[in-house]
Amino acid sequence: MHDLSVISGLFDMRADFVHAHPYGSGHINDTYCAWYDAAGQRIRYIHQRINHQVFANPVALMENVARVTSHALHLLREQGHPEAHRRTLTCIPARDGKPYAHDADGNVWRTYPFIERARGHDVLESPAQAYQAALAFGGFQKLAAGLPGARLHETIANFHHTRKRYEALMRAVEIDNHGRAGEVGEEIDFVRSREADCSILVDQIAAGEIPERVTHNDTKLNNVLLDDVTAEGVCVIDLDTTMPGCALYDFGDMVRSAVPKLAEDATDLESMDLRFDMFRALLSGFTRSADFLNQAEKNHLACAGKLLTLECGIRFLTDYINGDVYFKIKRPSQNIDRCRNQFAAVKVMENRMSELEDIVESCLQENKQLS
Ligand code: ADP
Ligand code: GN1
Ligand code: MG
Repeated sequence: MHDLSVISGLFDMRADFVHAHPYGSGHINDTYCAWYDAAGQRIRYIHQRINHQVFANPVALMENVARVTSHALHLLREQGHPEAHRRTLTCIPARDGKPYAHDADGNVWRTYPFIERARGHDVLESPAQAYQAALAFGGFQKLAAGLPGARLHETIANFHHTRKRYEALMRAVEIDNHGRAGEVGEEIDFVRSREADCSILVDQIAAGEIPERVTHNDTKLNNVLLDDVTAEGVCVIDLDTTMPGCALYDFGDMVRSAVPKLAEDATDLESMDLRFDMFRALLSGFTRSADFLNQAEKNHLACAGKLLTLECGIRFLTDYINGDVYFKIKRPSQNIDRCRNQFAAVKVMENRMSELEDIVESCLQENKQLS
């Protein structure tokens, strides 16, 4: 636990710090919700310590975030949106005007206004929520496509290069510095037998079939805040990996987090199944706002979820073998539980791929008729 009253002092808060507590269920950063007194009114902010083990250059990362959020605010204001400050993250400046601040221990912190009357969901309850979440993430891609200026920094190199994730796993198995590889032989074999899948998207990108776009790259469903009353996707958050990528990374990761019946680390894997109504809703929301997809992208909508779920499982497995150094865990076996869960979802997606393909086909047909 950090001393948040000290962190508060690094920013131009214009309100009095009252207290703070750890917040949310993100796996990477240290997130705190902090209450302030603003002339007698209680308001809250998010203070976040950027995990610099994961993000080697937090300052470059914040340059990306500041550019993307300023662009979003500019567009919302241009449209005269009545809730501009609720529809995008905005950086509260540090005392020196920068969108981040260093603490005495060398950590980099940022502060956002708390988006009220909305929340992120670890598990979605209804297709209406899935539709709204996907509409918001697709809209985010559309907004990012118009971002002026230079290419964004790659905050994590080769983040969704699944082939390189495969190779990183094989290196971890080779080194086996925690002596864990022996107990996860079945999972390692699961990945080995799917080696070819790891190159599908990267090969399409290298061949120029699938274009590079500015994408969010971490579209799990708790990274979009849905309105408490209307379920509308009000704000896309967690912009740390917003950088050059591919549209299918965002669609695939949404499918990974919303379509399997079980939460990401659930262990009752015999009941793993797919929620086809969620898949249909995601597809419909995403293709409505991300209305720029080319044919190669459309052709891979059905399998993107499987590929991103496989990749995420590989990353959990690698981290487990490496001794849990990347993803936060609350219990010793959590990363291997997450891995097994992802692989169970991959298996069901493989078995039911033709049904996913049929849904894609009918949704794309419907879109054509509507346009
Ligand atoms: P991580 O990279 O660790 O996942 P996030 O940026 O996703 O960190 O933040 C963690 C959680 O904090 C989110 O899932 C969300 O619940 C909450 N959160 C983050 N920013 C805000 C905000 N501006 N307003 C309200 N809640 C937020
Ligand atoms: C991490 O930051 P968070 O918790 O939203 C991870 C994603 C994974 C996800 C799995 C920067 O997301 O790539 O898909 O966990 N983020 C980073 O739950 O590695
Ligand atoms: Mg997050």
